[in-house]
Amino acid sequence: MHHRKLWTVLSVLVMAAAAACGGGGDSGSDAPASAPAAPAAPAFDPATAGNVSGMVMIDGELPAAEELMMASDPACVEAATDTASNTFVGSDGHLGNVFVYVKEGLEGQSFPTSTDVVTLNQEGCRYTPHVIGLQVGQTLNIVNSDATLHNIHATPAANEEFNMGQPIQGMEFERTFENAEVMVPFKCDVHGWMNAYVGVLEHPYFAVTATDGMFDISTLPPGDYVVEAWHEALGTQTQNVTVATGQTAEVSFTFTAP
Ligand SMILES: [Cu+2]
Repeated sequence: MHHRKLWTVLSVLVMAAAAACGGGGDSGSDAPASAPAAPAAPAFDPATAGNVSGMVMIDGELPAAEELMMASDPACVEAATDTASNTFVGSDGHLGNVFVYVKEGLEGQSFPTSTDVVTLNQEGCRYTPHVIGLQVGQTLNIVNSDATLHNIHATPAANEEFNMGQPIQGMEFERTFENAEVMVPFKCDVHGWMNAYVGVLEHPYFAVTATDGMFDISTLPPGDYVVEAWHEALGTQTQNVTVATGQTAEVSFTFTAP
């Protein structure tokens, strides 16, 4: 108790000193910037925009989804509604959970950061969605919907690593990423089978394929681009795409089954 009081007094003194020095009492050095600035004007006239759409296929047999073994946590066994791995999802030769994005061609242009909050949910002891796209500075809200402890361990290469526990159902916290990175891996150190991938880009031109393998990337400035498709087990592929005003460029990718 005594220590706590002393600590409070010291904190007040430090804050007063900071305020006196013009520091404004802002002691949260690594707090995320709140209230993003008003969106900048688009870097191009949307009336000139074009689109890219297409599909991702798999050549050969889609590997059978691995069964996730959750027996180490009875709460997971109880909560799980689906125990099939999300690594290989798709149907009829179409591949899901592929991150498709503009890799080259937008350098030097700036785009407003989306104010949409993207949710990464831990539900039934798995991450939903399994693959996510985000812009630099866009808010990712991480939620624990399970009545068990999860810890969210992001292991980026170009951003700051974090590792936070969420012991109680309903807990949530928000994170943003400062640098573009494809992809940021997420894992749970409690449940070894839980993983997710977050692609972080400077611009909003990305998509994640659903099980039908389809993707749409819309309202792009006209230009020549390199589009990449990323899959967690099958690697990456790129294609050159030219986008013209009012047109939708079709592009498809085919990965070879392992
Ligand atoms: Cu977990």
